[in-house]
Amino acid sequence: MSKAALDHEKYRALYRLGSTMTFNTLMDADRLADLALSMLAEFTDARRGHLVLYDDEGQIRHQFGIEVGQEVKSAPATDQVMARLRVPDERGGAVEGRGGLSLTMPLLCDEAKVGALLLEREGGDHAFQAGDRALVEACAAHLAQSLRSRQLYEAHMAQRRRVELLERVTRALNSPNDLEEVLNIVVRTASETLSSASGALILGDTAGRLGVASSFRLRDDPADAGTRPAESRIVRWVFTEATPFCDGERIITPVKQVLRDKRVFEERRRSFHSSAFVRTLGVLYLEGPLQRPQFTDEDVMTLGVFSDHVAAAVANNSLLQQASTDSLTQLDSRRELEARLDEEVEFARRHGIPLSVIMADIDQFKKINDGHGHQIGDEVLIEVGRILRETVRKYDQCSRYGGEEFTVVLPETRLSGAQIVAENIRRRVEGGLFSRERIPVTLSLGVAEFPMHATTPEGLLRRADSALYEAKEAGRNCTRTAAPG
Ligand code: GH3
Ligand code: MG
Ligand code: MG
Repeated sequence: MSKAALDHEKYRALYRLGSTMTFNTLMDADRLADLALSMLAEFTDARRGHLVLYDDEGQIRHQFGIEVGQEVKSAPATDQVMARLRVPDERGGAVEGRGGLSLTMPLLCDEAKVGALLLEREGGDHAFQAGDRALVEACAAHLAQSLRSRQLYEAHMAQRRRVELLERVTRALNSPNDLEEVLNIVVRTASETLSSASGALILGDTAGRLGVASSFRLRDDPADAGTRPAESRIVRWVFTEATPFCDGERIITPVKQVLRDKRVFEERRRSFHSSAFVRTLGVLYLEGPLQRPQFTDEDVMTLGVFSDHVAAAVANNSLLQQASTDSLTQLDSRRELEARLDEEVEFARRHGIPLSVIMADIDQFKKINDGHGHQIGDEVLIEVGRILRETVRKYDQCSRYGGEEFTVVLPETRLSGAQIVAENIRRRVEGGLFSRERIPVTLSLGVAEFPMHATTPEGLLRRADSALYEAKEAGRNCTRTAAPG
């Protein structure tokens, strides 16, 4: 073939390659690299070709090599190859090495170096010529553009897949399925989205014991997938610290329920700021990344989104809500009070700060019921509950302790402060007329402080209750504080 005919062939091939690469985003990086390197090696008589691709941080995320004339075409990158692939950032064109026997070419896309290409001949071969360089440069421009398109396409598809799966979860959450079914869907979808071999949802009971609520395993495994993670120390750590964990092999994210605002003590500045009151319900656990070496930080974030869905599903579950809210007054239930008080006492103990509890009881409530009927009595309870909530700070907790008795937990509040709050409540109730029958109502209240009066949640409630009894003894419609000690 004449030289002109050969050149013509080369450029036709280059054109074909360019259009194939540019328009076919379905071709993955390996196929693009193979196509480009094979063609370049053929037209420049190179023995080896190599290509690396960088991620946004300049780290190598992909590499591919070919050995011409070998049965197994792919060639691993040796240290020498890697050294030759390193080209100065500012160089746009091909760089020669080894006395003209190697050509290195950066792959540039919008000024950014997205990778590099290396062609090599053996010692004894002719050095690369200017024509070879021109061909490599032209091909590199096409290749960089195609790889970039492919990368964007992959990122887009991954994103789309995640959005679709999240939509599935959201749909499941909004359909009237039972909780167990929703949790199964969430765990399964999280495992699928992040391509993990197995996943589990581990929930804590009120005593803090962890148990698997739902588990999912992609491959059949005779070993029980579920029970192991619940016993793991790292799972316990994530649960107690409410902090995600990832070691590449596993991701564990806390399932946190946001209950309401509360004040948070900041140790460093010894001051408070308002923050969401969060309770850790359990953890979401994935292990065994598939189709890639490790889980990434982005995966941790994605699993965090699933954890939030679990938290929402659990929080919206009517059974749980029934247990935590008093259906008449919409204040927290006694069970919720006990859970919250445990947490608050523990928090106050850890940070050496006070905490107070108020117990309030409607005076002569029996008479209201007897005189106006139970329904009117219920209206009174609702309205008294509303006054409680309106009088305290938003991070204080109001609950219906039972019957016509209420409790308020006041974090970081001394006895003197709690006494003022109790008196505010008492005066507002005293000043109002309740229910559609406009009945006057009064309250008796008892106040106790941690750690002055008691150092346990039960002790604190007992001391506040005794103080309340004293208020009743003293003639009702008044506040009493627990006796010192
Ligand atoms: P004291 O001033 O000593 O507290 O007198 P009291 O009448 O308020 O106390 P007592 O404990 O004798 O009566 C409480 C009453 O509250 C009795 C009970 O029927 C009524 N009660 C408890 N729960 C409810 C409720 O959900 N709705 C209504 N309407 N009444 C309730
Ligand atoms: Mg009572
Ligand atoms: Mg009463």
